[in-house]
Amino acid sequence: MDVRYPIGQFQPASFSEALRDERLADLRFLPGLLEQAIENLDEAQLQTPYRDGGWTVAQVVHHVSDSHLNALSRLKFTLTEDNPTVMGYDEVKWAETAEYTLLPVNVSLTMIHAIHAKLVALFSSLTEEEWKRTYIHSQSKKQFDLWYLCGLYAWHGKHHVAHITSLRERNGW
Ligand code: NI
Repeated sequence: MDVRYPIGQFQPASFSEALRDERLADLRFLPGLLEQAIENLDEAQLQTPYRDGGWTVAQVVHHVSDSHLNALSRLKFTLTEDNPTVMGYDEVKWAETAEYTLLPVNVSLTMIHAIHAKLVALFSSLTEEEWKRTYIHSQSKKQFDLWYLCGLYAWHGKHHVAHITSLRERNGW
């Protein structure tokens, strides 16, 4: 198994109502699963990289908050503008900004709960036509639709939870 991709890479798939419901459930459960994944970890464990040379558990949690904040922003731009260009960001540099070490992971967890409540409410409200609304990513210049965005972030949350749960399994924590 590739420790960087414990659940594999994101696989885009065609729209179906069953898959939509599955992805909405993934988004709904993510904050609780992430909370469970770090339950009872002490400070030294939170500061342990999930793999050699990788982010610490704390950085992973802060990263999910930053990343999904961007997802919410992309969703709202795409719903309110015609094919907007959305900003990519340097996740490696973001993970080295000051608040990642100044603030406890609980601050990011609280944000993730709120962001996901909004993601789930918004994605659940989309009509068939709205799922097809598109945006351009500023870095790749590629066009994506909201169905892709939903799938990507449903996968992304589980991907990072698995980084933490697989670290705990490997270390017997
Ligand atoms: Ni990520």
